[in-house]
Amino acid sequence: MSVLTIRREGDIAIATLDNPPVNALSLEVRQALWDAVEELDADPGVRAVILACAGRTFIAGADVKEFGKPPEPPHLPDLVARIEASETPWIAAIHGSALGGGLEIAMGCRFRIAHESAKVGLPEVNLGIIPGASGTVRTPRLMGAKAAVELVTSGRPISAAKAEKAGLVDAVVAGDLEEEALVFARSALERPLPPRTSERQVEPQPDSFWQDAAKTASKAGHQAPVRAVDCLRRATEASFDEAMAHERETFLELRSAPEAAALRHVFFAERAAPRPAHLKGVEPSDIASAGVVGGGTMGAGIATALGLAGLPVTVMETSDEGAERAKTRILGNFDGALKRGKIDAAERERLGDALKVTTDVSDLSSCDLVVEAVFEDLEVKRDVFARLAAACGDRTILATNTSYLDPREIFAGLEGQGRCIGLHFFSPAHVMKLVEIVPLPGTTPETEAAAFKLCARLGKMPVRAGICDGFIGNRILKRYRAEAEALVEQGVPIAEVDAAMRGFGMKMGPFEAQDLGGLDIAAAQRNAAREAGEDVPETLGDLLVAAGRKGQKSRGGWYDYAEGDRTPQPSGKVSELLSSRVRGTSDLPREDIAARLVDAMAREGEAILSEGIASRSADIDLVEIHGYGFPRRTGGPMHHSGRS
Ligand code: T1G
Repeated sequence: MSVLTIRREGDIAIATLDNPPVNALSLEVRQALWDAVEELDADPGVRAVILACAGRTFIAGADVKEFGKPPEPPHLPDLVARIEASETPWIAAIHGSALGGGLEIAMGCRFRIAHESAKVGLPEVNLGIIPGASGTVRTPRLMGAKAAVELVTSGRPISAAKAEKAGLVDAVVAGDLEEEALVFARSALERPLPPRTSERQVEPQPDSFWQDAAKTASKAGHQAPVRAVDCLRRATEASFDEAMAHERETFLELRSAPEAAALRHVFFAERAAPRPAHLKGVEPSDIASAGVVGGGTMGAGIATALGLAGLPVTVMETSDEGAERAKTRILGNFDGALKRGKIDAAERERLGDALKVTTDVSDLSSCDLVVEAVFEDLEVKRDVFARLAAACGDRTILATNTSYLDPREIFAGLEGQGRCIGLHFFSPAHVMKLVEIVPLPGTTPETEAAAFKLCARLGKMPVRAGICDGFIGNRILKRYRAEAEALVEQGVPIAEVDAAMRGFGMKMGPFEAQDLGGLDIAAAQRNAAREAGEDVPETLGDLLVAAGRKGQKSRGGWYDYAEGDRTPQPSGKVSELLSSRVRGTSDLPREDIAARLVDAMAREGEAILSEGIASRSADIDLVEIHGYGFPRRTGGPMHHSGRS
């Protein structure tokens, strides 16, 4: 069956593209569109062509799967130009999303009409590239330089209404898109045709405008947005053809660069992780209400995330004062969401009214899911679940948010193991995207599927993890920190290690990050392991904690901190404390420091993979990117070190 069918409504042709799942512009689609333009141009009975799409969306862009291969004709820029050059006006009828090459095709059409629910955008920068088929050249001609810079450099799609206001689409319609497109076409044919997009004038901008745009674009931390600004500037200052040539050259250069390969890897990883193959066809247990036990920072964050996703939430604490404190924290988080424009005032009010706090476990009895987020102590957690199991029905999913304890021990002896699972959120839980889903040996597929479905509802990135000390993320973190300490022992200054990792693209280096989070929690875990008879060597961090240096909260950790100042200052005291362990000095270049740390993470990742703790190396990359601030443009530690 062809990917393009053409039917007639009088003198108007409707060309419908059908290339599931998202009508991507594969070679076959480009060829079919080219042939259609030729055929319809040659047909004197056709006065206008409506380009529509079957399925969930208009064209979502170039086919990302073809990106590793050499481009084959008809090339997309030529196809867009061919549609535009057609004597018969083409009308793009957009539903779902017109993204990347999809929007470029639409901009080649003489008119664009969109369903009110549609979105349009140029997400190429998210893939480490720029629009490659006139996106940077035609957008400023339709919506002006300012709006075009925002659209192209952010990669964020805009609503149909916003696109209409900006001049990017000509009409927004409700109801049946094809019928509306026919009405639009008939009325458009009664008036003189507007100029083709390439024939439109664009107003040049002053130098300062472009400098500001480049500065803002550079904040993304990778080169594509900055290069896009350069192309947009060219589009407003040079001829159309010159600007097109410059865009194409930039596009091809970026497309074959390692950054684009890394971002493509992340793109596919992010689409695969939420849908593990072993859960295909499994009907998830329903989650329509939730409870959280423990209203500290973590529990409050989880409750906030559940609330923002529209689930009624009840939070349980041990005392009335604790419950009130939890409520204040969660309401504060909702206020933050309001301030950042994530919710409106009415929604904020509704969330505040819907939030329940309690000290009575029976108030959780009717919840479909209860997440435990209490102190990391096995007995405390076991007690919580014993009480929950007694209070809740046997269909309530019981989840632990433990970071380091073994979920099998937490749930040991409990009736109904099938509904028990680990859901490891990252702090702050209403902000961080990662959730490690940790099934137990007895967890049913329905429970596991429910956890994945819940993550989709919360807008989280779920990654399945097996049971081991620290699961995927914290196990790698431990290895990373150990390697960072090994470098210090070798004589590399603490500040050099941090600077090296910042230079690599992390927001913070390993030592300053520990100072922010506190050194004492990990030290306490090591002590507990030692008390349990494990052979845990003394770390440099242990030496600091023993000297009362717990991080920023004690105004000293790996660094010193002046009163009221979070700027890390290298510490003579720390040098003294660690002097017996530091052997000599080292002037290892920063690139080598970063390479050694990333390699240590990737080697731990390899062990995790070989033990089956992670199902795919790409999952490990997602954990690092979404849970630990590993730079996305590198593709994650596994991809970066050639292990995926
Ligand atoms: N190419 C190939 N496959 C794609 C694809 C694409 N562009 N977009 C999505 N898929 C697959 C995806 O892997 C998944 O596959 C399925 O479609 C459903 O996706 C020259 C350079 C359109 C909003 O970046 O934003 O145009 O797992 O789970 O939530 O300038 O997909 O089912 O096998 O995300 O309904 C620019 C990216 C390309 C669009 C739909 N375009 N896609 O969301 O489904 S560059 C993009 C999306 C470009 C030109 C250039 C979303 C969506 P599978 P999904 P969804």
